[in-house]
Amino acid sequence: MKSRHEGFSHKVTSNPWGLSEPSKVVVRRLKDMKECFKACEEDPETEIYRVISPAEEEPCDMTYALTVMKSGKIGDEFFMTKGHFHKRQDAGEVYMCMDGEGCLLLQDRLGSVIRLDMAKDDVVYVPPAVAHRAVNTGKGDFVFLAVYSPDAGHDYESILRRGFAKRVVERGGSVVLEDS
Ligand code: S6P
Ligand code: ZN
Repeated sequence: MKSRHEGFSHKVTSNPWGLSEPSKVVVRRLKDMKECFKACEEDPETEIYRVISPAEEEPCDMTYALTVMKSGKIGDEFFMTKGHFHKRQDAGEVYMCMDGEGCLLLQDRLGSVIRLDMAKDDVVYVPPAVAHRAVNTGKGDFVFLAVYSPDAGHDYESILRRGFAKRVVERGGSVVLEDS
């Protein structure tokens, strides 16, 4: 890995989806996010998603991470990320969908939620000060690259405490956004 002053680059690989080395992988399993799903009967070891990012230890002003989310449901809820606010109130980010189909839930501090659908090649701007959660509503992997400032920080606690006001579920074969 070059120093941040020289820039750095990775290839996004498919089959399997990932980032070329040097990169690091964080796997999130059901047991890591039980409080997110209403039902929890499935195997706690079930992988929901993984986040692959540059193995860069030096501080940078911008970075990226690839999220690879499996297709599936826990009860009637589609696989999703934990979701977070950024600690820095002025830090937004950009998501680029590389494969699959899904949506982003954006919830502001007052609890209003909007749903933005995402499919391959869509680029989405996530504004600052909204909690964001990605949901895989498709039949295959949902893969997206997030570009953000690493010092934005992840605040998981605030949104866990309050919870997302809406959840994405399957009803009669359709994808539905319903009140939590
Ligand atoms: C980082 C960006 C993504 C998420 C990733 C996992 O700001 O939004 O890289 O970290 O999709 O989601 P979560 O909610 O578990 O961090
Ligand atoms: Zn984020």
